[in-house]
Amino acid sequence: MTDQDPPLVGILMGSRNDWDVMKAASETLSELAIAHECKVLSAHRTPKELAQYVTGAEGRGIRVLIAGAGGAAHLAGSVAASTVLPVLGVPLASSDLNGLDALLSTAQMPRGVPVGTLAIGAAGAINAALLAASIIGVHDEAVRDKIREGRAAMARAVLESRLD
Ligand code: RP5
Repeated sequence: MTDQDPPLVGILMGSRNDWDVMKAASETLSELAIAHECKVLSAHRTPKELAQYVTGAEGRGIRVLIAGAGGAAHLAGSVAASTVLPVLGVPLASSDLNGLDALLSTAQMPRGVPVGTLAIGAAGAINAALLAASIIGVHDEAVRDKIREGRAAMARAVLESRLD
């Protein structure tokens, strides 16, 4: 992957304040050598710019969109409303409800416009990136091999655990 490679994954977040968690998705994609881009766009603060970005994404070669947001999180649903690309939602714990509000508003999409919803927070951000990689890996054996290597490394770490 070089900086010149066209991005295959778009990582969106509703606020700059979401970056501390959402950068885990970016780091995971970088480890898998999957070109991606990261942007702050808000469903309620920048709705026109969000729709413009999402409607142009497929034509620019983006294959999966990841959307992280907190509170009454509309971002992933708004993204899904404007594209048929797969949309993966990451609920963030940025409100007094610690992400439960974002989890429900991201997961409970009415039928017809799906959002694949991951766990709250960093685990969800990492898993969104891994799931995006699996989606891209359907047509890319090299990506599938990298995912397998990551799983093998996790297994080794468990088996080599020391309790002293
Ligand atoms: C959402 O509102 C963002 O995704 C963020 O998690 C939350 C709070 O945003 P800020 O007020 O911190 O910018 O739109």
